[in-house]
Amino acid sequence: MIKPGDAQKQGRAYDCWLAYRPLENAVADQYRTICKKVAVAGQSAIMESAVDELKRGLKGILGVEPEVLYAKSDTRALFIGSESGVELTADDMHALGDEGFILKTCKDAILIAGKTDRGVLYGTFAFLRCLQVGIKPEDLSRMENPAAGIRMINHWDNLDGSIERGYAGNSIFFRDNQFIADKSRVRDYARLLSSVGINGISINNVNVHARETRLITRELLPEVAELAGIFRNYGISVYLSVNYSSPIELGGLSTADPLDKAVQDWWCKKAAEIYEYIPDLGGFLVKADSEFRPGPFTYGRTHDQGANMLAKALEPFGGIVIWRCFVYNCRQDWRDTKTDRANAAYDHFMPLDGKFMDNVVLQIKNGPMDFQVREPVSPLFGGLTKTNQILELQITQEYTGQQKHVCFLIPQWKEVLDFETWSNGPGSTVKKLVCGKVYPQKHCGFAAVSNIGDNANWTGHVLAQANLYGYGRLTWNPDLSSEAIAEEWIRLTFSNDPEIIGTISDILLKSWLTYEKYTSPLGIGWMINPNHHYGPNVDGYEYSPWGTYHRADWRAIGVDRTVARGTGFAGRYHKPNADMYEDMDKCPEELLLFFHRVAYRHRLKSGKTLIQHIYDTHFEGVEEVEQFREKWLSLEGKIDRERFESVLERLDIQLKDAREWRDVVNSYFYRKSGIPDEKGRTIY
Ligand code: GCV
Repeated sequence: MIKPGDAQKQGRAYDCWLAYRPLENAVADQYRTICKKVAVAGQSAIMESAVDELKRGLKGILGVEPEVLYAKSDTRALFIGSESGVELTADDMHALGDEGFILKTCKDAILIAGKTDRGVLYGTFAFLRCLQVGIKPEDLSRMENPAAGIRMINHWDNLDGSIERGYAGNSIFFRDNQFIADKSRVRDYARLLSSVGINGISINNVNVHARETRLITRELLPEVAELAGIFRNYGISVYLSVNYSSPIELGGLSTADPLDKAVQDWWCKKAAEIYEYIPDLGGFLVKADSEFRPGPFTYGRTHDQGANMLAKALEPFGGIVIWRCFVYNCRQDWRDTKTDRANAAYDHFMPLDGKFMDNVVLQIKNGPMDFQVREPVSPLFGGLTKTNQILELQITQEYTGQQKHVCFLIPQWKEVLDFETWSNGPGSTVKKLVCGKVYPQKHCGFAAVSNIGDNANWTGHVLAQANLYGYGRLTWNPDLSSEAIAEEWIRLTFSNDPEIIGTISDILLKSWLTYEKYTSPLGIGWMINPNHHYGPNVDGYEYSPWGTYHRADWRAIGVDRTVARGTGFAGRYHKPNADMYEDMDKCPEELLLFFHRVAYRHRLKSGKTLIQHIYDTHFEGVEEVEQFREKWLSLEGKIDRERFESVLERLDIQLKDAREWRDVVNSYFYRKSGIPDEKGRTIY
C-alpha cells in the first residue's frame, strides 16, 4: 500500500548525495573482500544510525550485506573486516575531539572510530563518501575534527506548513497547524544533515506567530519531543525560535520586560517545563526588536538585558540563547540620507560587547544588509572580541534566484570566510573568528537558513542541493575549496564520470558571478520586486521605508558610506579595511556602489565607464546562462532523464528571467542617464 508522502519520495533526486550508486571497478572489488563483517563497539541509538547507514551504503555501492556483530567494549568504533589489524592508539584518542573521527586501514580491515558515538556516525558518512568516489582502502586513513561546535540549520517553517522564503514546497515538519504524522521524511532529512556534520536545527520560523508561540506549551511539546528524538539519533539537537512576548501571550502577564521579576520567573518555570520533554534541547533562537518582532526595546531595555534574562532561565539545563543581530529600523524615511541600515547591527551590538552571559551567542548575518548577491562582510566580525558569535548564511535563495536560477553559493561564502578583518593582526579571518581561533569563545560556529521543503527533490532546483551539501561541509571544514566541494557533491550525487563532473562543476562554479552580472551591479543590491523579492524592479524598494536604496539619478548611482562625506559605515572596519573602503580608488570594484556614489561616466579599472560596465555585464550574464543551458544539454542521455529534464526546465526559466533582468536594468539606466551603449545593442 502506498502511504501518503511516498509518491514524493520516488525518484532519483530524493536521495541527494546519499544515493549509494553501485561502484564497478577494481577498488570496489578490494572493498568487497574486506566488507563482509562489521563488529560494533558501543551501543546507542546514534551507533545504530551509523550501523544502518553503513549497511545501506555497502549494499548500494558494493552489493554487500555484511554480518553485524556487537562487541563489548568501551571504545566507540566500527571494525570492518578482520578484527585484528587496525588499532586505536592513545595518540589517536588524544588527537580526537568530541565529535571527531578517525579512519584507519590495513590490508583486510577498516576502523571507523570516534571519542563519542557522534564521531563514529560522522566517520561512517565520511567512509561512505570515500567509497562512493572510489578512494582506495590504502588511501582512506584520516583524522578529522569539526572546525566549530555549532553547525546549525535554521528553518523558517510555520505551523500552517508554509515556509517564509521557502522555494521548494511546504514544510516537512508541519501542515494545517499540526505536526505531520509521517516522520519518515524527517528521518531522511536528519540523515542528510548529519552526513555533512550538521549538529543543530531550529525547526520554526524566527518570526514566531501566534500558533508557533505555543510550541513551548504542554499542548505541543510532546510533538516537539518526537521530532527531537528523530534528530537526536543523528546527533542533531533541536532548538526552538521563541516569541519574546511569550510571558504576555502565554503567561497572561502584562509585560515581557526582562528586568521584571515575574517575567524572569515565568521564563525559568517555562524552561523547566520544556526540558522535562526535551532534556537535550539546544536552546532558543531569538529575533527581537526586528521587523515588528517584540523585544527588550519595547521596555526601554538593551539586548544584553533581554538575552541574559533568557540565558539565566536556560542555564541550569545547559541550553543556550542564540540572539540575532539583524536589528534595524525598517520604518526609515527614504529622504533621510544620514540613517544607514548598514550601520544598524554594528551600532546596536558593539557597545554591548562583553556584556552577554556565557550561554548567549550572537548570530550575525554575513553582510550588514540582508543576504544580497554581493555585500561586504559585517564589521561585527572582528569588531566583537568578547562575545560568542556565529555566522548566519542564507542557503535558501531569497535574493539569489529563488531556486529557479542556478546559483552555487559556496564561492560567495568562501569569500566571507576568508575575509581578513585585521581585528587581532593578520590571520583574523572570519572563519577563524567564528571558530573561536582568534578570541576564545564558549560557543561559536555557523547557522544557515535552510533551502529545503517537501518537494520531491528537497530543494526545488536539483543543483541547489549542492548549496545545502556545501554549507555542511564548510561548517565542518571551512578550508575546503569551492572546487573540491563541487566535485565531491557531483561525484556523490551524479557520477564519477569526468565529463559529467567537468560540465556540472563548470556551471556551478560560474553561477554566482553569472547571477550577479545580470542582476544588481557592483554591490548595490536589491532592485527587486517588493515582498516576494523575485524578478527585477530597479526602484522596487527605492522610496520605501526599508532602508535599501541605490539613489540613482540621471548622473550617478550608489550610496556614499564614507566617513568623510557619507554615512560613515566604512569607518566601522579595522584599518586597513576602513581605509580601503573609504577610498574610491582602493575600494574593491565589486563593492564600489555599496560604498560610493559614482558617476555613470566614471572610468573603472577595466577602462570602461560605469554605465558601459552595467550594460556589458548584463549582456554577458544572459550569454552565460545560454552557455549553461548548452552545457547542460550536452549531458542528455548521460544522466537520468528525471533530473536532466528537471534542471533543464529550471534553466529555461532562468534564461527567460535573466533576459528580463538584463532588459529592465539596462533600459532603466539608459533612460536615466541618456548614455547609449557603445556597442549599439538593443536597449529599450
Ligand atoms: C524571517 C529578511 C527576509 C525575512 C526574514 C528576515 C530575517 O528580511 O525577507 O523574510 O524573516 O530577513 O532574517 O529575519
